[in-house]
Amino acid sequence: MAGAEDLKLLGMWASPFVLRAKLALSLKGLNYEYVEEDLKNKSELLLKSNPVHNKVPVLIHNGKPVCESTVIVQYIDEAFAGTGLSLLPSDPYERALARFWAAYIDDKLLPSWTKTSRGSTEEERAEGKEQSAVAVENLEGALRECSKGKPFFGGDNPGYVDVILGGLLGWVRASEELYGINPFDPAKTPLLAAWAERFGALEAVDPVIPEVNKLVEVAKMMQAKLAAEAAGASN
Ligand SMILES: N[C@@H](CCC(=O)N[C@@H](CS)C(=O)NCC(=O)O)C(=O)O
Repeated sequence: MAGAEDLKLLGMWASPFVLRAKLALSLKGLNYEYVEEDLKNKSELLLKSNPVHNKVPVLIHNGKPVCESTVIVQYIDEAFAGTGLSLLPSDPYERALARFWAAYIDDKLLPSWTKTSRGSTEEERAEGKEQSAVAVENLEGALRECSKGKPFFGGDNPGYVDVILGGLLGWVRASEELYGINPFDPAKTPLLAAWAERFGALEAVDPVIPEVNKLVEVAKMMQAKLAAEAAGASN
């Protein structure tokens, strides 16, 4: 890693947003100190570093905090431009496209997945499923357009959109077991299904993705807690 840089990541192991920061650091080959946060008892450092949202991830670079996963990934790419892969394309138009699709993942894909899995009524969950299908189909088109037949959104190498979508990979894998849904169904979105395999198998990526059985365990605990709260509220 470059010289005497001091890099610290405040995170929570199951968070897809934290995974984005870990993926960017790993793909750039940067060393950093990882600090696991207890989100029920947040550290002073987290509260001080992200006073607006109090959320992880936070990257602290030489004492200066950077918040929000998409901002962190872009910051890492720019602050360490000379190190490892370039995540954002150098061409301004391609960079704009990459930012557009990253925003689409957060604005459309994630909310539709949340609605599918945690919608409070059957109708809401069905609506979430429909919206997910549209979002995933649009991303299949984005992969076709951005990759131009190459293996990744970033082309020959993984880039910004790969990292933003890649952060969700642990939960994509867990989804089959939890909800019987493969969000990147090879029959419907073959490019995304192959991408998920290819990206997940990279040397810089595979060890960083949380284990599926641990994610499933955590999700089941959360589901049980929500069910108990709902039962308590209706009594
Ligand atoms: N938009 C944020 C979302 C971060 C986020 O939601 N983090 C969650 C963990 S997955 C968190 O810290 N939650 C704690 C809280 O809401 O109090 C990002 O992209 O970084």
